[in-house]
Amino acid sequence: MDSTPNLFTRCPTNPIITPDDLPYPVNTVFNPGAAVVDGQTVLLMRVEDRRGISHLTVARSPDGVGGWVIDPRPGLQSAPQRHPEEVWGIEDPRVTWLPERRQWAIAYTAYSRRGPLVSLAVTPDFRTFQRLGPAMPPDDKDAALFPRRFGGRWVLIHRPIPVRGDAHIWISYSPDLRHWGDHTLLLEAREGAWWDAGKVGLGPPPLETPEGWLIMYHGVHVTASGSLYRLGLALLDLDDPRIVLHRSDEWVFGPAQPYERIGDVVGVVFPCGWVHDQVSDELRVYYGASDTAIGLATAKLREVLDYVRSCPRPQRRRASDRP
Ligand code: BMA
Repeated sequence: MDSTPNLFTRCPTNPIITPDDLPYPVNTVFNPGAAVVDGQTVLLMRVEDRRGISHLTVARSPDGVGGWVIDPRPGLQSAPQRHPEEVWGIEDPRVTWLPERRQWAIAYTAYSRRGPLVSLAVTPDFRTFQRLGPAMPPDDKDAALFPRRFGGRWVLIHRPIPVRGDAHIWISYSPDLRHWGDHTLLLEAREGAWWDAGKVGLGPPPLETPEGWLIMYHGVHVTASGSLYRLGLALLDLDDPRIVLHRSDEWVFGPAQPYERIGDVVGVVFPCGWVHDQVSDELRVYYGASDTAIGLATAKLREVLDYVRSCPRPQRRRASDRP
C-alpha cells in the first residue's frame, strides 16, 4: 500500500494507455520515457511484441493526459544485424534534452546475449533516431543522462549488477558520450527487511530544481509471491551530483490499484519519464503498471521537494563499503 498517499495522485483515467490502444497487435505497453516537444507531451513507450521482443513507439498528446495519438509503427526497434547487442530487443528508455546538442538523448536497455546493457541514441524530434552505441557492458540498466556537462564531462546514472553483493545505483563520467570512467557508487540498496533492499534503480532522468537534482528510484522487495517494485525519492547536490543530500526512508508510491497488481508482472510500478509544468508546478510521472499498461501520477513539485528535504541525510558509507 502507499505509505505517503497524499504526495502523488493517480490520474482518474488510469491506465492512460493499454495494449488495446496500439494501432497494431502487441502484447504489452509500459515503462515510457517522456518529453515535451513543441507543446505536446511525447511518450517513448516500451512495447513488447507477441514474440516477447520489445521496441520503442511514440505517442503524442496535447495535454499529457488524454487524446493520445500513437504512431502506426515502431520509432526505434532493435537492429540485431548492425547492433548484435540488441538481439532480444530494446527496453525502458529515459529521455533527456541536451541543450548543448539541441537533441534529445535516449538511454535505453539493449538486451544482448550476454545480458542487458546500457545503450545511447539521440533524436531531434522523435521521428528520426541515431544510435551512439553501448555505453556500459552487461549487466547494466536503468540509466539516464544529466542534461548538461559537469566540469566539461557528461554524467550518466546507471545500475550495474555486480557478481558479488547487491545492485546499487552508480554515476559515471564521459568527455564525449562514448568513453566512460570515474565510476562512483551513488545510492545503495538497503539491507534486510527494507522496501528497497537488494536492488535499486533510477526511474526518470534527474530533474533540476533550485534545491538540487530530484531523483525518483525504484526499490525491489522480494516476497514469497514475487518482487514488489515501489518508488522512493532522493535529492542530489546541484554542483556535484555524487553527493546525496536527502533520501526518503519510506516509499512514496507503490502498486495498489488492480492494474498495478494484475498483469504480466504483478506488483510493479516502474516510471521512466516525468514532465514538470512550470506554470502549474505539476509534476507528471509516467509509469509502467504491472509491465502491461501505462499509468500517470501527479504531484506538485513544491510539495515533493518539501517532502524530500524533510527526509534524512544518508549516513556516511562505511569505508569498507566503497567500491
Ligand atoms: C526490471 C526491468 C523493467 C521491468 C521490471 C519489472 O528489471 O526489466 O523493465 O518493468 O523489471 O518486471
